Amino acid sequence: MSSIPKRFVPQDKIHCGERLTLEEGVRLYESGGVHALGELATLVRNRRHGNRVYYNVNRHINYTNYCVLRCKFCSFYRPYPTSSEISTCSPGSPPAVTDSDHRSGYELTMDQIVESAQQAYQAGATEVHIVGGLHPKLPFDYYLDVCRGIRSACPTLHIKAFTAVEIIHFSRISKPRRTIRQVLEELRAAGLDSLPGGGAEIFDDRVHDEAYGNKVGEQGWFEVHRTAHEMGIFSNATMLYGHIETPEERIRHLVKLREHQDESLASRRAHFQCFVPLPFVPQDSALSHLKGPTGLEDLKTVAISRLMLDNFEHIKVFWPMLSPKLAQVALNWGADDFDGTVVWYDITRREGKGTTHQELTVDQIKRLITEAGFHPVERDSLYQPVVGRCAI
Ligand code: V47
Repeated sequence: MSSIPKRFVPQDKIHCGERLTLEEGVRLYESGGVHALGELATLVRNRRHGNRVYYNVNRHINYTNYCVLRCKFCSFYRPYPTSSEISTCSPGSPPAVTDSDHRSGYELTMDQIVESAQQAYQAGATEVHIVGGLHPKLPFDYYLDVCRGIRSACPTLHIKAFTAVEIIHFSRISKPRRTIRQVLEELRAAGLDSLPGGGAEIFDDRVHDEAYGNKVGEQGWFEVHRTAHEMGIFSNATMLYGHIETPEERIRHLVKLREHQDESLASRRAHFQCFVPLPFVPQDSALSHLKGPTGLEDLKTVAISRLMLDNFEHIKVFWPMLSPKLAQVALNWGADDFDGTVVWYDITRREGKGTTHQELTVDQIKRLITEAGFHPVERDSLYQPVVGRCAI
């Protein structure tokens, strides 16, 4: 096996399954040995998963891009129209405003969301992943109705919905004002099953203040996930990397997630199921002058995540952001989960101003996984194998 010089990381620790320190994580980034990192991360992933790579049949639904925040890394949000702009919309239709690059603001009605979930369900999806901007006008009841509507139309479809940032927004807009626990309780009663991992970005005050200053910070993000885990609601965790953060800030982020996971595993009813490293896509954002991470930086980040997060069962690669081809390669850099069929994805579009239709069929996913040398396993949202599926 090619090796990383001893001064960068004690390989013996990885072979023995010992936890790496913050300093060792930072040195892994400095090592430059991308192939050796891949081999070490593969050793760790194979110990847990053998030659299995998981995927799911899912559909993403982004219900609105109107958002009260103005995060610099985000190209998805649109400002809510002013009252004079709204008056030009046809009665009964959601306000739509087209900006200078001709991407419209939109909000989906409850019926549109339920219809999309139903189509997915009928096509064999086991999960919907629902997130959106922080809409200034929609009431908390809208989100409850979305969950109730899907649950009644699709009784066994897993509803993975709302980032920690949205949950805090719901708590603030609810009347009378609900606590985070109350928001989660009501959403769960309406049908919510688990939380996605978005909105974490980088847990660091400097990066937060510079790139997403008005957004909920790490304290709020962890409070939501802690409460969810106490209540028995599973969730995921992400890191948005490759913008203004340093390698050390990335490793600190991973260590904070690892510490939270230790606590959840020891004393709470649920925990993080997977970690998803999200490569920054600069196009059309206020940080579009940045170049974003290269492919090698992506592979290193996947591998280092696998090596640092010794208490996370799964490392997921999200192919709409990485590209399907690099996501495939990343399976040999420590990833064991390919996410899913996705179908529609509005938050980033890798191919410039391309379409929001971003879909891989099950056959395409299986081919990518098999060709990388692994055995594809369809999973449900709680990582149980889906058995008895007819070909879709
Ligand atoms: O919260 C926004 C990030 C997240 C950009 O939990 C960007 O299974 C890159 O969280 N470039 C949404 N990233 C996606 C997300 C996710 C995706 C797949 C699976 C799971 C899961 C979660 O995307 C946002 C934000 O952190 N993001 N803009 C951008 N320009």
